[in-house]
Amino acid sequence: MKTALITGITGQDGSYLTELLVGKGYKVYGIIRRSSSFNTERLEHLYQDPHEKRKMELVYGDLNDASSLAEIIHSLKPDEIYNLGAQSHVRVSFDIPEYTGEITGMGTLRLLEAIRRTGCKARFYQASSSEMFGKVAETPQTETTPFHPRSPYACAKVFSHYLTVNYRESYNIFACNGILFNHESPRRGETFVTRKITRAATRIKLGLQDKLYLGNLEAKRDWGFAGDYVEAMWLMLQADNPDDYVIATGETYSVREFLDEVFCLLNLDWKKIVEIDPRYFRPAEVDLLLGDSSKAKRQLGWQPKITFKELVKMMVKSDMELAKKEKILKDVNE
Ligand code: NAP
Ligand code: F7E
Repeated sequence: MKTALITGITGQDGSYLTELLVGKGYKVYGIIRRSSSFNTERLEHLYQDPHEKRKMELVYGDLNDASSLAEIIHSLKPDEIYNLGAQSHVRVSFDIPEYTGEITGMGTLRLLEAIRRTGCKARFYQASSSEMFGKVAETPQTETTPFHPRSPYACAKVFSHYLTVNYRESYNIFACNGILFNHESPRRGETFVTRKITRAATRIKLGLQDKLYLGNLEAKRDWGFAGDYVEAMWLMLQADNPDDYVIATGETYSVREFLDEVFCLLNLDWKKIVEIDPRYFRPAEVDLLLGDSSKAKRQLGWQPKITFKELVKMMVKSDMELAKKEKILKDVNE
């Protein structure tokens, strides 16, 4: 049985990747950090299933704690390691730049060093990001587009990206960067713009909320479905040679267009509901991202399955279910 170790298993991608790997017969180990409240909500369906339980185990560790990473890698000797752990919020990275650098940047170094020092033969996946293209040098962006990061988060990801390339070239580690463009799902964190919108719009539809405060509506993103993107991560580690790949849909939409799509589905006019709050502006913005994933298609046979419209529908449907449950609870308590 193949074994995989995932950092960031409690996040959006961690939960989809765990489902994928367990489905393929892997034993999955996930690193979780100590939290004062539960942070395993996205994994509960896997953990509680008596059949799946043995296929996933959680161990305490932290990307800030090199000794925990070395100990985990030494004792588990996984076949594959997926580094998805990060302080992943771009806006927040301007408020906590040093912490973001520690986890999103230095965390990768600690992990790669743990692999090197323990002599672990694991194949390594690094969660690189389209944010590294930042103030884009060309459109669409490919594996050869120069980086111009626009936030502490993006700078930390560039550091991790080049470390991954360097450990591959220096120590012959099978290490790959997946340069993933934005990918969303019903499990997306609620402070990222897509989920913030679908969550608010469905609550507004049921009278649970009045207003939605947003920042820059003109930014354009290449939004895909997280479930499709974790498959690309796995495919990279099954290839004959380690390499770096752009993973994207090849379509771009503005935040404004995302709003149109969501509110149209709910028969609501967002212009009467949305207000601009400068708190959500960023000191430096990434205006336009559009990826070209032809290399992944050619070499890995990967392509996205879910379209933009299907993604929006999926998120609205799921958040409507959540809002309905909330409404029932509210009505009972009134
Ligand atoms: P996410 O939902 O924010 O999940 C981040 C994960 O990192 C969580 O499991 C979190 O644990 C964990 N983490 C945070 N600090 C940690 C620490 N000090 N030690 C160990 N783990 C820590 O992110 P995501 O959307 O799934 O993205 C997965 C990865 O891909 C991230 O590295 C992100 O930067 C990158 N990425 C994401 C996208 C996207 O569009 N989603 C695109 C490109 C790249 P807690 O639950 O305890 O907070
Ligand atoms: O913002 C604008 C905002 O926070 C998208 C992370 O997963 O993808 C994500 O980073 C756009 C930006 O994602 C609000 O200014 C407007 O232009 O959903 P987001 P992101 O910054 O693109 C990349 C690929 C990653 O790697 C990251 O880890 O939407 N926007 N109003 C807003 N954004 C937020 N969050 N909240 C607003 O109210």
